[in-house]
Amino acid sequence: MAIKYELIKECRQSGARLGLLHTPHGTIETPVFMPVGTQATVKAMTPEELKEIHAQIILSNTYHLYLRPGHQLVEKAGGLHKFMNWDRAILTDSGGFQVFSLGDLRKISEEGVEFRSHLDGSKHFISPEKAIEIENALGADIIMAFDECAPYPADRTYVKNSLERTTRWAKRCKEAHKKPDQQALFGIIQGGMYRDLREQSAKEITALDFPGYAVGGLSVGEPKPLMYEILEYTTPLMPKDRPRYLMGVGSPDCLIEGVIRGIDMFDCVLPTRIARNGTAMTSFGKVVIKNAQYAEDFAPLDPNCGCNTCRNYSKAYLRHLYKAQEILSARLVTYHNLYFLLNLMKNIRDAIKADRLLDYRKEFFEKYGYEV
Ligand code: PRF
Ligand code: ZN
Repeated sequence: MAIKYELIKECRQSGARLGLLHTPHGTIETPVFMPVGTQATVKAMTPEELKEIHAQIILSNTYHLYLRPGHQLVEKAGGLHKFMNWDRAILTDSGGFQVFSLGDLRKISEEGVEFRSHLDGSKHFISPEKAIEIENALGADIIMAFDECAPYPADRTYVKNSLERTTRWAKRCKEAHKKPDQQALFGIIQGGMYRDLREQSAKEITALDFPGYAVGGLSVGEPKPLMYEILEYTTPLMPKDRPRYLMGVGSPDCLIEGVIRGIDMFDCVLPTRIARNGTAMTSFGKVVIKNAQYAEDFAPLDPNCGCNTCRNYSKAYLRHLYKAQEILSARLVTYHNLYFLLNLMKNIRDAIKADRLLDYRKEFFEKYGYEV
């Protein structure tokens, strides 16, 4: 087995889990947030900077690296870790989600998905076997099964067919996986917004005995309370001795609510993407740096933040960099946003240790405000 999950304790107030995830590239304290490095780089951050802010694991994408520079090239370089100079853990998503996001550019069949490259329009075919071949070549510590993420909204019949195909694909992924002792293959639970279909998917996927499980198909446009409700009945169907990963979720409120409902791992482009649009996440909610109100505001983004950006630069300066379209703007705000989320996860872990995560949630939202 490539990884081992150790459940350290459950919060007496909330039931949230504190754990350790042992990987070939180090031990990860969970709950954890994984910054997204789609193209073998977390946009605007060097791996040295990621270490400075205590990133423990990053996510990268099969679909993008397959198209460019090609998985064989990454393999020639000695694998993704060596290629990008990151010696901590990596997880690769299977491309299922990215390919399905292409809309008109793709065609799904039992065999797999045919799609046109978003780069040059060239035709490609990814099957479960192909996705695993690419993920084996990239060499991440955790690799994801090739699944179908149903859109929202979608009717019951569509979602039922889609989750049943996802189960058949998960089996094929498991059979195609060449390096189970070096890379942990996670199964993905689908089922849309239907309780019985989530239950069916959880039962079928967990029966395949993966070293970890993800909840997919959420945060696709549904209201947040609906996502929380689905998590509430889905996580109890997942084995307690394996890590649980909620895919594509990373707003501060959803991280706290997800952990309270038994999730251990998260990823999202949100902190890095909004940083490049000049939006910072702070303990008092979002700060949109281009706003005129910051023109002469010489205080840091977040006075409660200990990051390099907040210790050294003012909102007025960051606003100037953003308005002048200087690349340092993206670098400094990305650094802050990731520091803020990784620090939030640390606070969550400390609150679980102290059996006070519900108190922590209340304190957090009183300052941060409520988001819909
Ligand atoms: N499947 C995969 N990747 C994903 C998702 C999914 O359902 C989501 C859903 N929010 C994000 N990333 N493979
Ligand atoms: Zn900061």
